[in-house]
Amino acid sequence: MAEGYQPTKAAALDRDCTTLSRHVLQQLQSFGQEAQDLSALMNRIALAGKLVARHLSRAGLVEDALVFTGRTNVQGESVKRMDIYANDVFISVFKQSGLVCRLASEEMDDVYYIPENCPIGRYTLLYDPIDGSSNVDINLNVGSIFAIRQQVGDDANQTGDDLLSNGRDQLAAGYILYGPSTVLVYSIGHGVHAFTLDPSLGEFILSAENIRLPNHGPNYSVNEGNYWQWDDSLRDYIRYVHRHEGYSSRYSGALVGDFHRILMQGGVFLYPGTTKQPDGKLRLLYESAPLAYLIEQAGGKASTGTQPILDVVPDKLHYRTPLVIGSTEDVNLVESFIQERIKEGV
Ligand code: AHM
Ligand code: MG
Repeated sequence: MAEGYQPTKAAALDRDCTTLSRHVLQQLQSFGQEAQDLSALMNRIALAGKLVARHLSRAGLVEDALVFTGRTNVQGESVKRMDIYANDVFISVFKQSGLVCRLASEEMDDVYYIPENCPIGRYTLLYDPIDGSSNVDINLNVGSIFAIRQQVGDDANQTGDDLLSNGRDQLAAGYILYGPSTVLVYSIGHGVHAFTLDPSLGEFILSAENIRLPNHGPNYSVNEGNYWQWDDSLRDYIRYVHRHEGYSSRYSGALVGDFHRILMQGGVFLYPGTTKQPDGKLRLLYESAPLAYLIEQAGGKASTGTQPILDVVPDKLHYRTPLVIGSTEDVNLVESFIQERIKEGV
């Protein structure tokens, strides 16, 4: 009898073949409508990531790609051409998708509606198109952060009010890190998974599944130049790590990169309030809440210092919160210094 065809060992092929859309369907163990939608949404986000990665890789060669536009965004920050390019890429990949009626981003004053999608598009994309954009000029890592929420109600008056809800309403969250390789990390509530862009295939391929961060890690990541502007509780914490063995300071100026290190190795990232910015710098809907969703899925913790980030309800789109995020024990330690000062009434 002739020998039947023997396919290549499944494990070897899976290593090269688990694409993002296939992974989403596997996670949900369904081919139902919501699974198909989430798979298609993730595919579009991946396409945006590939377009931004391609543009970034040639940014130094493209005239004017790196310069400021001369504009400031709604938060008074200088806007770079790369911020605008990436912002528009995310809008364009969702046009005619029938999936996303609304997008809200750090770079736009108000919610952006895609009218042709609105009768059927039941999802909203919240995103920071280029996080850490000051790193672009010097060829260091930057990222994009995203969250997907289900639209509640028809938003007929286009107020976007249903977006002012807590982070537990996120259906999916993740980021794309543009580093030596481009890595997409996501969760749809079934653990945290990383995909690496294989340039030869033009596909994100599964590279780490069910990532869990340690309960404690050596890294602390904070802009210590703001020390003079912090509350005493934060200064207490920093003095503590300076006086104990086993801590490493790591701060790249791009949250996505610093967060990725914490996710993979453990430790804590902090962006506390300062005297100039009492609520810190980071925006809840596009930065803190998506990363808080990921860290909880990976067994870690995210806090404002006194409250879980995922419980915070914003009163405006561009709402900011202080952020303490990472390994549970390390976040607990920061919180304990804050509680100590609260007890003392300082
Ligand atoms: P951005 O989204 O406008 O780039 O701002 C967010 C960034 C984070 O990536 C980073 O952690 C932080 O701002 C750096 O701010 P600072 O220079 O104050 O440390
Ligand atoms: Mg940004």
